[in-house]
Amino acid sequence: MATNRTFTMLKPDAVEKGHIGAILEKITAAGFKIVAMKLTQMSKSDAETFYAIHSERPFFGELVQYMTRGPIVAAVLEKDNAVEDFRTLIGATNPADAAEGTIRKLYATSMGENAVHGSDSDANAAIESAFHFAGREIF
Ligand code: IDP
Ligand code: MG
Repeated sequence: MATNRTFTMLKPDAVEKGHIGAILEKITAAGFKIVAMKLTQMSKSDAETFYAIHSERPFFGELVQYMTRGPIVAAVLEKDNAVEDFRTLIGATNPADAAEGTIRKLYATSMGENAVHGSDSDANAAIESAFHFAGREIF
C-alpha cells in the first residue's frame, strides 16, 4: 500500500453518539480522500488481534470490551503525509490533553473512549487496512 495512506476507525462511542457525519466532515475538510469505508463490528477475537500490541497493558480487557460493543466505521484515507497529519487532526490519546479543534477534543469522552483511531506508522497503516479490507474494497 502507498505510504500516503492511513487507516482510521470511528469507534463505538462516536457511532453511538451520532457523530459519524461530523467526524467525516472534519476528515474530508482537512484534505483526506476516503479510498475505502464501511460500517462493521469487530468480534472479540478481531479486537484482540487488532490491538495485540497492547495485550499486556492493564486496560486491554476494557479496550476489547469497548471496541466490540457496537459498530464502528473503518476507513482508509489518502493524503500527503497521511499518517502524521491524521494523528495531528485527531489529537492526543487522552482528550484532556488533545489540542483545541482536534477530533478527540471535540468528540472523545475519555482516554479509553476516545472516538477515533489513527494508525501510528506507514507499516501499521498497511497492516490495519488489510485487516479490515480486501484489496478490491480499497480504491
Ligand atoms: P492511540 O489510539 O492514540 O494510538 P494507544 O496508546 O495506541 O493510543 O492506545 C490504543 C487505544 O487504547 C486508545 O486509543 C484508547 O482507546 C485505549 N487506551 C489507551 N490508554 C488507555 C488507558 O490508560 N485506559 C483505557 N484505555 C486506554
Ligand atoms: Mg496507537
